[in-house]
Amino acid sequence: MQRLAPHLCVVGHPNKGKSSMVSTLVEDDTVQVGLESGTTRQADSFYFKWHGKTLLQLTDTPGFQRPHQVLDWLTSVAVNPAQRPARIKEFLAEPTHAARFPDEVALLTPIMAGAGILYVVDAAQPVTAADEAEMEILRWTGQPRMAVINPMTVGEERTEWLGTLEQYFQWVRVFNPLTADLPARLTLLRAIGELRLGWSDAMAELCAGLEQRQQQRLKDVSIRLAQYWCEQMDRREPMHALHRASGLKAEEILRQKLDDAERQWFHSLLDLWHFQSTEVDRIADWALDAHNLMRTETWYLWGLKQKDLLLVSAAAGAAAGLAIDVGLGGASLLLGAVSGGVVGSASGWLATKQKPGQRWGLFRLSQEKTFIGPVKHPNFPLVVMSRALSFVQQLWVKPHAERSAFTLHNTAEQWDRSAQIQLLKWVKTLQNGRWKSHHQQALAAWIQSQLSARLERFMAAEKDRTWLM
Ligand SMILES: Nc1nc2c(ncn2[C@@H]2O[C@H](COP(=O)(O)OP(=O)(O)O)[C@@H](O)[C@H]2O)c(=O)[nH]1
Ligand SMILES: [Mg+2]
Repeated sequence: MQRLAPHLCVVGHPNKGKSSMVSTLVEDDTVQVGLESGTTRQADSFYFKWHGKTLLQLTDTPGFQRPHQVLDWLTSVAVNPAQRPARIKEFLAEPTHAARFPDEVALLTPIMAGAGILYVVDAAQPVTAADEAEMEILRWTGQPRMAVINPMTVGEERTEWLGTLEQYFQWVRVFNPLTADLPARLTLLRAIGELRLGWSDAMAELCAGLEQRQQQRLKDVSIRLAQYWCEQMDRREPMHALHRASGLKAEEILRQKLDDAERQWFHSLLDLWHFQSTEVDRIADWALDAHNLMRTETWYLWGLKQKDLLLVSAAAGAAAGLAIDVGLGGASLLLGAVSGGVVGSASGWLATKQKPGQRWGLFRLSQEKTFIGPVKHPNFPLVVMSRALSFVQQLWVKPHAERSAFTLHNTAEQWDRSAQIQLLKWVKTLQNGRWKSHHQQALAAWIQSQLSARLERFMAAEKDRTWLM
């Protein structure tokens, strides 16, 4: 049996989520969704490529415009069932039809060239005569057909739709492209593989690849996050060079470096997940207004409000206790915050002197240098980690059709105390130059367990929400 990549045409009324299906199934957020209905477009093909091989092709179509007239034309002469596909080919061959029925010609052409059919309905309205005409035309093509109910709204008409769809389609499935998680996508992809002899191998390969990728991504992203977090925790800039290079204040430059590093890290993951056009709303994209910039409580704490300053712990007393547990050298800083006064200027506690012979990155210092950074505020490690984890969690569960921006959440204050203490201890080790590879591994393992737990919780909640037929 020849191994083939399934090719399906996605057909249905405007605004029923056809393009959304395509976007989620092929993991491409450049597929245009929400286009004005009635806009005639060409049928566009999208491909799911795996290690350079196409394993699935989906053709997004504008949908039927004049199904009654087409069916009338098809039935205007008597044809027996075996001749129906040939009759559709005659319809396509009729020279005037490209102008009279552009949408129908656009969608029937790839189908008659061998594509299967994915018919999308939302089942919210009763079945109309036009719907039946469409389904009848699709049946005449003789091509493998699957109907997918996109449960966009809760309607009363599902039973009627189900009974009708089952007469015209070999398979009827429910799939919501805006919420579909990996198990839901795998189920649909496997069903597609069963539609035609020769398709199942490609779908089995794709599904196995996707499952394996999920495991690999969890490991990779944990290692990357550990690396990124360590870099942020230890980020420092030599003061003199900075002053010469620009008129900017040293704190401002450090802030920008931290901010750029976060942005770059997020974008590197967006690339890995093939998100090309979905935005990240980083909230604390600092307004470059010098007055606000210099208020430690606005930039240091990455957008936290003053009342949230002590996010490491809900109560001021507990925060002080935490600082003692960790043995933070900068406890006086934290205690300053506890007693109500937030440090007025960053420079007092950001500047660190390093002696000749000490290492800075790859270089050994030849003379004493003053650095800005690393940030020693005890909230900082938790906020950086929390933002990154919240971003990864969203990345993990967002289907490509779901185009709302990624938003960052800070949940560090809800973490258990031992996790907070562990992170702060790691930072201390890192900033004191005692960081070893076993610390790095322990950090990556901690991140992986955090991510797994979050994802499991999310999947369990998603299962409860899924509408099962
Ligand atoms: N609430 C909700 N909206 C959806 C769902 N599927 C698609 N949409 C939205 O409906 C609009 C039309 O979707 P689109 O995929 O472009 O439909 P098409 O015209 O059939 O290609 C877009 O704004 C989608 O975000 C769904 O399951 N639930
Ligand atoms: Mg569309």
